[in-house]
Amino acid sequence: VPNNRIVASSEIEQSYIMIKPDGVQRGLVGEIISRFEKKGFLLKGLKLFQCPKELAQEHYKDLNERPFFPKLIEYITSGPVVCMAWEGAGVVASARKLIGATNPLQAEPGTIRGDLAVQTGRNVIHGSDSPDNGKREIALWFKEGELAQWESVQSPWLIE
Ligand code: IDP
Ligand code: MG
Repeated sequence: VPNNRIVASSEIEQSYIMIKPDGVQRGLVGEIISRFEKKGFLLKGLKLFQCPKELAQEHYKDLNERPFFPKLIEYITSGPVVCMAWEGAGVVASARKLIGATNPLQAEPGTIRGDLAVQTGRNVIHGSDSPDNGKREIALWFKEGELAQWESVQSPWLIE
């Protein structure tokens, strides 16, 4: 498999990336997907989805004691989100860098939040914070059979 010639399969990770309702409403879907495509990661899953309240609560369960939790759940369920699974060696940490800091005013220019948002409560995108959470979140948001098994023709031009 070209993608695995040098990069060991044990290094291949998946990150759950989600464009939040504000990103969809503001017409940023193409721009955001484009940044991950151009970087060179592999898109394994993609859907537009209206998130039920229970799923939002499960996804953000670690934050359920924070004062902003009810508003966070309201925000994430306020309109459709774009759910994505992106694959590649180092994709989890790299995606966090592409996304930028949680508070968009502190996010570096050039990052998605740094370029496209102004407030933590409307920060347009989610990205898994560890490979384990990448697995957990993809299993939570995608059903069996929703991820595609494919190799990009670009892979020999991305990985030596
Ligand atoms: P992350 O999305 O950068 O990983 P987390 O600390 O995991 O940031 O928080 C998850 C999400 O919860 C944030 O992206 C943001 O939408 C929301 N959030 C976090 N802190 C606040 C806050 O202080 N006010 C409002 N929303 C917040
Ligand atoms: Mg987080």
